Amino acid sequence: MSINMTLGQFILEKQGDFPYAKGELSRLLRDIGIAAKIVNREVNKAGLVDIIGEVGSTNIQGERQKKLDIYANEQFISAFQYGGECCIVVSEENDEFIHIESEVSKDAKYIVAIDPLDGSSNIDVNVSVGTVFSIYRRKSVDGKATLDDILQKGVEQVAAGYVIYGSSTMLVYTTGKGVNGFTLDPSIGEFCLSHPDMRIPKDGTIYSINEGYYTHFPDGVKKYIKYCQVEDSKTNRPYTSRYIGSMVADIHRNIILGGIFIYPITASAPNGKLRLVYECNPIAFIIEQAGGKASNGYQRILDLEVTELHQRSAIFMGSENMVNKAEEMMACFSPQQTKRNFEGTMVIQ
Ligand code: AHM
Ligand code: MG
Repeated sequence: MSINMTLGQFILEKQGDFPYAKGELSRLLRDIGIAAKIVNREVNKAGLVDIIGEVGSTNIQGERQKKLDIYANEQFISAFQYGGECCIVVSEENDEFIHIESEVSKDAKYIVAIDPLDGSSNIDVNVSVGTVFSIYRRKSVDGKATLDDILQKGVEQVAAGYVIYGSSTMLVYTTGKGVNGFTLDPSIGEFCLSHPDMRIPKDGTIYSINEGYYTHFPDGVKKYIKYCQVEDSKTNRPYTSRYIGSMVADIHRNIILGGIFIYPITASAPNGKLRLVYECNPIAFIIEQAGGKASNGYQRILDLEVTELHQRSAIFMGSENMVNKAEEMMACFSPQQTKRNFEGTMVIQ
């Protein structure tokens, strides 16, 4: 049986794409791959909670059981600490950014933004969850990196990716030269190249949005949903509605099959729910690199100004033609003016 190229081999081979690369980014990606395998092991055991103990209880080895998202956060941070290629981590799990201080990371020039376990409420019901990561080069050249180093637009990302812990576990990433997917082969404990050069279809027939909040959506989104549901044989409508509630899983499916994922502003999330730095930007980078489009309904996600670590944004992303259509509806029925009114003081009829 032939073995596919492993993630480690692939990363090394691709280092040649960057003539001045010294291997730091390659090592950082490798560290993410290692932490992902450890997280995968624990996610797979999640159903055994009655055997190994509830969160907060003490297990048979006398260790306190941790929530998996906290556990995942610790695994990634310690992988960065040991690896030494990252100076700052921004994580959904931490209010403030974290300086990675270790002997080996003194001159580290990369910044990682991460959502260690996105959709973690799905774990209890055995539904796929994910990790989302984004890598930037720090702007300052010496001294301790600061908030200014972090607040970069998505377009500045040097790499981004996600891990999906699903029926199989995959790591998908880009360094700005296309998107490649690796499936974890549990028999050898390696991510193996299974989805080279992933491309999202220009058109799709899947729309993914939490329709339960329909009443609270802007008119442009309501109109787009109605458009998806109208019968039209030329455009294969009505489309199919698929919403897992785990962004990585919804996006992964839509990249492969073609579709649109929308999380707009709502009454309870007047600026959107998803976080720009470690959820929207990395996925937007992947989507664009796969040939798709990512927007906040009006503007490219990767061009949005970043002013806060945990800033939120509305997001419309996926197959280019579908996102274009949704943007058209937003421009027509929820023009920029309306959107501004929504911010902060959104009034629901
Ligand atoms: P989380 O970071 O608290 O896990 O929330 C992010 C998740 C996404 O994975 C998913 O797309 C979305 O929240 C689902 O939200 P909702 O339940 O409001 O539809
Ligand atoms: Mg999240």
